[in-house]
Amino acid sequence: MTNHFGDVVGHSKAILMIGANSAVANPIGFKHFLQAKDRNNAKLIVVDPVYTKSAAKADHYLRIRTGTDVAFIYGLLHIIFKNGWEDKEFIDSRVYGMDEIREEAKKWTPEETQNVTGIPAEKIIQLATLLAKTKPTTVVWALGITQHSTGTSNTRILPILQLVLGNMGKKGGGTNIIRGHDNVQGSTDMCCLADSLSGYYGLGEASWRYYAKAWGVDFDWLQKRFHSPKWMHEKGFSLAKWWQGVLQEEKTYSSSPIRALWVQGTGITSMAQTAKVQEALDKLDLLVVAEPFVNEAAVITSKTDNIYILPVCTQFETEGSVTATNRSSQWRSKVVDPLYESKTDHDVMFEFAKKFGFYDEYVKAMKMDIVDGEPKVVKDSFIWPDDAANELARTIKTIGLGGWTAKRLREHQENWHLFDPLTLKGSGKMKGQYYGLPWPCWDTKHPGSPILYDVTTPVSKGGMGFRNRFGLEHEGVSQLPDERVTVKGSKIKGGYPEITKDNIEKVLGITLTKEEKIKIGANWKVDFSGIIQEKCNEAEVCVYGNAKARAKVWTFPDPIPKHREPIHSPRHDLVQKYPTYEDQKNNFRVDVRFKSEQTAQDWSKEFPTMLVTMRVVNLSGAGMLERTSKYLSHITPEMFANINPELAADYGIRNGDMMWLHSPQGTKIKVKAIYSHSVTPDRICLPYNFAGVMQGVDMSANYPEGTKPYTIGESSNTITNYGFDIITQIPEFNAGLCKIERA
Ligand SMILES: Nc1nc2c(c(=O)[nH]1)N[C@H]1C(S)=C(S)[C@@H](COP(=O)(O)OP(=O)(O)OC[C@H]3O[C@@H](n4cnc5c(=O)[nH]c(N)nc54)[C@H](O)[C@@H]3O)O[C@H]1N2
Ligand SMILES: Nc1nc2c(c(=O)[nH]1)N[C@H]1C(S)=C(S)[C@@H](COP(=O)(O)OP(=O)(O)OC[C@H]3O[C@@H](n4cnc5c(=O)[nH]c(N)nc54)[C@H](O)[C@@H]3O)O[C@H]1N2
Ligand SMILES: [Mo]
Repeated sequence: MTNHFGDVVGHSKAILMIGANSAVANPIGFKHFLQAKDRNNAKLIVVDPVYTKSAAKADHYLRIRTGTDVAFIYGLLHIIFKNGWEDKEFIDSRVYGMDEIREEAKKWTPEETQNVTGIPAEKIIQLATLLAKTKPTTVVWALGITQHSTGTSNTRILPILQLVLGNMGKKGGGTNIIRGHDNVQGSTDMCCLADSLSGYYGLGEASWRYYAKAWGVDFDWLQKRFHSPKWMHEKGFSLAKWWQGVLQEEKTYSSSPIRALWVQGTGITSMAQTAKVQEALDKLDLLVVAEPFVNEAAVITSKTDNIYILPVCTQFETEGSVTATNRSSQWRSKVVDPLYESKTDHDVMFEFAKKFGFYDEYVKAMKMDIVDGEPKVVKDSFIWPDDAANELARTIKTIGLGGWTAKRLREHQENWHLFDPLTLKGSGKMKGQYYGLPWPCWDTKHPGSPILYDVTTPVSKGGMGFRNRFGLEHEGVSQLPDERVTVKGSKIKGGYPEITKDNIEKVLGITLTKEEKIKIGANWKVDFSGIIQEKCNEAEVCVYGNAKARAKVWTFPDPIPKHREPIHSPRHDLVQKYPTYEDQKNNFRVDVRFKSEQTAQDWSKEFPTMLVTMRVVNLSGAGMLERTSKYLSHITPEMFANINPELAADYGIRNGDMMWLHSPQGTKIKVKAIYSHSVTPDRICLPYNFAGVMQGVDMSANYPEGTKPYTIGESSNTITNYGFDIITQIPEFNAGLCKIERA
């Protein structure tokens, strides 16, 4: 989120909610949107292929065909540009590459947009008018946007809309992406990712050397942990396609097949291609599951030996910080000690490190601090979790965790009552700080940054320009803004580059002492000495620079977002005009099919019904947690699909009948048909929170005695279609096709 929930309540005049169903998935978050309606008469606009519970509360509901959001936003931009409703000053002063967006938008007349998205032209015109006249608008999204082969383009076109409207860096505006689990933001920040180190440091040698220093270990020692040096710099397999590393049925870019799998904190059926996942589990030499429940990884396989289930305690039995969707940290206290023989997640990891002989190196950084500008061991033992939090504060500079010391985070938790929920501002002893110190929180004096890219606020109070990440110019055009974009109170008028050892004297107009020159790091991201931060503070300058936002990403397959039909498109007639990407080589160590899959046949002939997946309020994720609760299970006693009675009638299916759903990859699931008018007759909608039945086969016998949940069922991911985002490799959960058969 660039802003936060309270800010929406306080300031938004319109909320464009696209590809999210917060009424179900984030009921507390959604309450804020309802409050904005009450307080500000904010208009709620919901854009979704399904008439959801959120749509039921909307002022405007637009039913979109899945996978066509880029086209839809261009349709809005077409009208905005045509009428001159764009924020010209904002674009001119703060954005790079908008001309190409403007050109692309010309193609998306209301008629063409209607043809592609299924949204009536007059509704598109009505919404464009509303957005142009209603400021500020915030844009809110979640999985309906990200889980597509074009997910990356989707997530780029929405900020571009906000840049065009001049809604960025403003109260009540911004792009507020609602993260999923309570600590999803934290887990990506901490690197539960296969393509970066913690804090999004890259996999290049400089990053590894920085971390080696921060952890007090030799770079060579780190390198020796890898099969050969080159693997240190290669992306790993992604969660979406690890199974291909086991099966190796298609080419992979790995030194050897995967033979062991360690599952800690992810439900195995939450990823697409569950039938492949099952095959891969069967083929493993070793499977370890470390979590509070019997993860269905251990159940959907017919493997009978070398499966270990380690009992991990819940988050109520441990302590530490988590990061909320708005970048605020929150300290959590332990409620009870770990029950029975269960261990905390970190204790399991510590035991692991001991067994594999790297425990000392693993925990060393928690005993370190900065002495004379260098990380040094300063004590013999560490205190969990405080020293872990302090290590992160000391090391992760890229997103500005410098101010997140355990002491400060604890203080925020202990003084909740002193923070205002609408502005996050503290009072009394917390005066001058924002709740949870939303990152970037540059150092231990910084208050946190509640609204990103706000140049009307000094850096020391949470303001900043856009980040300078992509060089100083592109094709001869400067990436830095002129004096119109001066961050309030800054010594430097207009834009400036990110601060490095080489440019600091020139940019800040200062002279470093000899001693400072010896101590200072190569750039702000790796400067243990803190000198760059300190000098920037004095000049009210943001260490990461003050640049233009770029609408054009010249390193991506689509430098500007383009509409591309889903891989399994219900509109084969549009595939030629809006084809998907070329097949991709070696992304996260595997080849990925795009065009070859899309054009293999006219999928819509054999698989005429669109398939959307959704959440239900009483179940979460792969569902193991809640399906073991008697009362929560009672609400959804079995796996089902929402189907329009008209579509059901075509197949002679009555409300409550069982039906088979078949996918293009030849898999099938058997589910109960529940009549619903929330879906039109061209699509069906499935919850994704069931597991334990695979293609009609009940796996009940595989649950260890006494652990079978109250409800089990087919996983929708057995039939969600093949397809992955071109950059992130997130599966295409939300734009697929299926065939219905009465069971
Ligand atoms: N078809 C379809 N598939 C989807 C989605 C969709 O919309 N449609 N959504 C996707 C999204 S956004 C997500 S985030 C994923 C979610 O999918 P998962 O990440 O698989 O989500 P959960 O089922 O919540 O998995 C968490 C697992 O961790 C266990 N657990 C809980 N607490 C702890 C703990 O403290 N320690 C440990 N070690 N384990 C714990 C739980 O018992 C559970 O088995 O699913 C994805 N899959
Ligand atoms: N009860 C409950 N709450 C949860 C979870 C849970 O499993 N259960 N999971 C948590 C997690 S991990 C996450 S990430 C969040 C997810 O939160 P949400 O994304 O809000 O949850 P979904 O129900 O997946 O909603 C996605 C919506 O996008 C729509 N959609 C699908 N395809 C498209 C498309 O192409 N374009 C558009 N515009 N819309 C589309 C779907 O119809 C659906 O209504 O929820 C979190 N909260
Ligand atoms: Mo999620």
